[in-house]
Amino acid sequence: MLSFEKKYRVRGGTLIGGDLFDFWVGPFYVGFFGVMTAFFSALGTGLILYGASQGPTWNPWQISIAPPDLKYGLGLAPLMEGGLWQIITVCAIGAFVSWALREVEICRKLGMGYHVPFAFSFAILAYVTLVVVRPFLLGAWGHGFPYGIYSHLDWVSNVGYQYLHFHYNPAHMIAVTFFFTTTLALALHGSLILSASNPPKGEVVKAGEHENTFFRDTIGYSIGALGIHRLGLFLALSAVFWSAVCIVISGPFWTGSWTEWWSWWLDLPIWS
Ligand code: 07D
Ligand code: 07D
Ligand code: U10
Repeated sequence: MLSFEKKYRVRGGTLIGGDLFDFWVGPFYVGFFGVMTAFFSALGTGLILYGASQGPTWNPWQISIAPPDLKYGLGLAPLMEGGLWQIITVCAIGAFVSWALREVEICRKLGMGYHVPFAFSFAILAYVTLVVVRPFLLGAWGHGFPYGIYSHLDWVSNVGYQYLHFHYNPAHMIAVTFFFTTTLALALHGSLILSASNPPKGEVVKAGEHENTFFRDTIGYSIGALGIHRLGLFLALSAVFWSAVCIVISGPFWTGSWTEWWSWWLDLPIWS
């Protein structure tokens, strides 16, 4: 890889800073946004470690940096009462966005489409929905989730039960269905490619015609080589998009239980 990488390690394509930081360290492209990523992740990780040093435990599973109390609303909180969480959130967003922009610069250098940073931006959107958009709409940073391996699970469970039965959230249903469909699509695609292009010793490698024929024989239709990748990207991005929708409507747009939401069905005039 190092021999052909040389050919593609070209100058230019940067969004900011021109030639400054336009170099590689080992396999990694640096760039202005690489430096920004390193800066924000070092600062954010450092602050988490500082928070841990002030807390009750060094157990990595139990370390948790909590958001501010609801009483601080949308204001700044004292460092040890959620202020740390607020700065870490800024660092996290700074690091994720810089990472996406570094991907954009690499795409530009290589003359490729921006599909990968576009896809990553959906993950960033989901995170920002959880810690910025929804807390903002609810009027307090305290609605963000705590930064800890187990504590963030507690948050998901508590918020879920706050709406009685989160499975009844229609956008959650759509998101879950897209997640499941994504794994189905990847399993079909991964297994199909291996079955055709990685045959046992002595057998000939098969390609597109066999792949298409397999699915035409099985289900009467083949989506094709480019099509399955478009579908996969669509499914995965939809899963994350509907996740962001399902959490942003919980609270800001629906405050009751999600089971109750379905009473619109019973209330349809056709039943009376
Ligand atoms: C495999 C790519 C590699 C990434 C990894 C994650 C850290 C955090 C730092 C303790 C697929 C690296 C982890 C850097 C450690 C500190 C300070 C990606 C792969 C290996 N979660 N979540 C996990 C995050 C939320 C939920 C695991 C992040 C929401 C449930 C890991 C975020 C909700 C379960 C983790 C985030 C939620 C998990 C494995 C951000 C709804 C599990 C993740 C930034 C989305 C599972 C103990 C994985 C688990 C799990 C990280 C947000 C729900 C610790 C970074 C608030 C129900 N989450 N999560 O493989 O085992 O992702 O938890 O938004 O069951 Mg989570
Ligand atoms: C937010 C991660 C962003 C990550 C980024 C990158 C690093 C770097 C470095 C490795 C969105 C981070 C990178 C840190 C790492 C190195 C080097 C991804 C994010 C930017 N649910 N539920 C979802 C299911 C229940 C509840 C989504 C299933 C219960 C709440 C998904 C079930 C109750 C919330 C989902 C189930 C409940 C969710 C999560 C089953 C609890 C959310 C995926 C089978 C009692 C969350 C936006 C996601 C959401 C969410 C699935 C059950 C509550 C659709 C399959 C009934 C409160 N649930 N859930 O969003 O929508 O990924 O978040 O029972 O907030 Mg749910
Ligand atoms: C796909 C594909 C395909 C392929 C593929 C793939 C999709 C058909 C042709 C790719 C798929 C795979 C390889 C499969 C496996 C992948 C996954 C399961 C996804 C999950 C991935 C991981 C878990 C790996 C995550 C690893 C990461 C993110 C690398 C970590 C890197 C760093 C910490 C360095 C980041 C570099 C930066 C920020 C640039 C600038 C910085 C440096 C070079 C470092 C130098 C430092 C400084 C300048 C300053 C100092 C900075 C510090 C101290 C801060 C660092 C902070 C930290 C907290 C570490 O479809 O085709 O095949 O292959």
